[in-house]
Amino acid sequence: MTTIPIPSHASSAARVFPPEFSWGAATAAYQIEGAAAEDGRTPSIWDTFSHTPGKVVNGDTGDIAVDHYHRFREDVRLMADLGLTAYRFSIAWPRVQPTGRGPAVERGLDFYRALVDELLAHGITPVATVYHWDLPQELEGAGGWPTRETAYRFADYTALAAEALGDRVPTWITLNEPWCSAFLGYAAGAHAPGRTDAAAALRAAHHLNLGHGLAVGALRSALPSAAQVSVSLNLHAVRPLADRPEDIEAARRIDAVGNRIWTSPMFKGRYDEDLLKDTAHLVDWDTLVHDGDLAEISRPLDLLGLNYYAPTVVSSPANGDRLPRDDGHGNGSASPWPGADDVAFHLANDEVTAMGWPIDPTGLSDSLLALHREFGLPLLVTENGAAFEDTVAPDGTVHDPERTAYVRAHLGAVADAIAAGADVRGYFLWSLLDNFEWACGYGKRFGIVHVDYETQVRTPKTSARWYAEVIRRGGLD
Ligand code: IFM
Repeated sequence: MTTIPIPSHASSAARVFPPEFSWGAATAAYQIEGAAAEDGRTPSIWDTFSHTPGKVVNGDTGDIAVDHYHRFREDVRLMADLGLTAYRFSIAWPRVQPTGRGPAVERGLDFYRALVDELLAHGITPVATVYHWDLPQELEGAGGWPTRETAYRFADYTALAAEALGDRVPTWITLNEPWCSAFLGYAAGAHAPGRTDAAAALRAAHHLNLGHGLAVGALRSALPSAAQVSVSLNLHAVRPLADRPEDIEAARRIDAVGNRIWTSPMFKGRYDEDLLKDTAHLVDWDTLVHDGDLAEISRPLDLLGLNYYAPTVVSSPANGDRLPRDDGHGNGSASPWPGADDVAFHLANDEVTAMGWPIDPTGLSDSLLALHREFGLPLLVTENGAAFEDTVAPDGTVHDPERTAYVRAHLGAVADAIAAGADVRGYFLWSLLDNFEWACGYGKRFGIVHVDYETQVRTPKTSARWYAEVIRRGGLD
C-alpha cells in the first residue's frame, strides 16, 4: 500500500478549506445496491431499460451491481478508514414505494435506516438524494415525467422518505441531475426510459422542476428546522468555441436549455424568454406551466449542489462538429438538446478521461464563482471525479495516478473558488466504489475503491489513499 508523505507545514491551499468543510464521496442506489428484487423492490425504469437488449454496453444490468445492499457495513467501514466526513447516497424509490403510490414498504426503509445508523456510528454525516433516476416502472407506464401527475407522486414519496429518516439525515437533495432525467431519458433515448421525443423531454423538464418544488415543501414539513435542503444540478460550463457572434449564440442556446431551464425557475421563479422562444415550436409553455407552479418551484433552498466533470465547448453548426450529439453519455439515437439540436460540440482539449470527457478544472472554479455571484447560496460540489482504465497489479494493488491528478486539480479549482469568495461547504468525490455506469455498464470505472465484479472484493486504489491524506490534512499539499 502506498503512503503519501505529509508535509510538515500547512500550505495556503490547505488553509483555504474551512475546518468544517465536508470531505465526502457519492454513490447512487441503482449503481451500487443490487438486490433488485429483494424485500419488496419492484422494477424501475433502469431495470427495464438495462434488460432491454442493446441499451447498455455488454447487456450489463444493476441486478447485482456491487451488492452494497448486503455489504453496506463493509462499505461504511471503508469510508471510515478513508476518513470521509460525509457520504452522499440515494434512496431507491422502487424500494420504498414500489408502485410509486401508496404507503411505504418498511423493509425498504429499514435498509436506509440501518445504513444511516451505521454511518452515524462511524462519525460520517449522511447526505440523502431522494431521486437519482430510478423512477418506478409503473409510473413510467402511467406516462412518466412528461406527465404532471408524476411530480405529485414524487412529492408523496419524498414525504415518506423524510418522515422515516428525517430524524437522522441532516442534508437532503431532491433531484440528481434533472437534465439527464429529462433530456438523456426522453429526448436522446440514451438513458432510461429510452424515449426520443423532444416535446416530451421539455414537459419532463417542467415536471421535474415542479416535483423538486413540491418535494422541497414536503421536506420542510417533515424535517426538523435545522435540516438543509438542496438539489444537485449538472450545470454545463458552456464556452463558445471562438469569440464569434454565431458561436456565442450557440453557447446562449445551450446555456438556456442546459442550465437556465433549471436555475431560472428554481432561483428566479421564471422560465427565461429566450428558452421559451427557442422551444416554442415544441411545447406550449402557457398550457404546460400552471398558475402557482413557479412559486412552488422557487421555494428557497439552503444549499446548491453542483456536479461537475468537464466544460462544454460549442459552436454554430457551420463551425464544425467534433463530437457525437449524445456528448459521451451513451448510445442515444437523437439529440438531448431540444431547440438547440443543431449546435456543434467540441473537445475543450485533447486530454480526456476514459469517458472521452476533457480534463479542465477551470470549468469547476468558473462555475462555482458564477453560481456564487448569481445566486449567493452556499455551495456543495455534490459530484466530481473521473473514469480511467484501471488495472490490478500482480500484487493486487490498483495504482491510478491519473485519477489522483484529476481530483487534485479539481480540488485546487475548489480552493481557487473559495479563495475568490465562493462559499463552498463540501466536496463529494464520484465515486466511492466502481459501479454500474448507466448506459456504459461496468466498463467505465469511476471509483476510488476498485471492485472485482466476480468476487465483490473491494480494494482502495492509490487515489483513495491519497484522498484520505488530503482529508486528514484538511486540504491539499
Ligand atoms: O455515474 C454518474 C452519476 O450517476 C451521475 N453523474 C455523473 C456520473 C458519471 O457519469
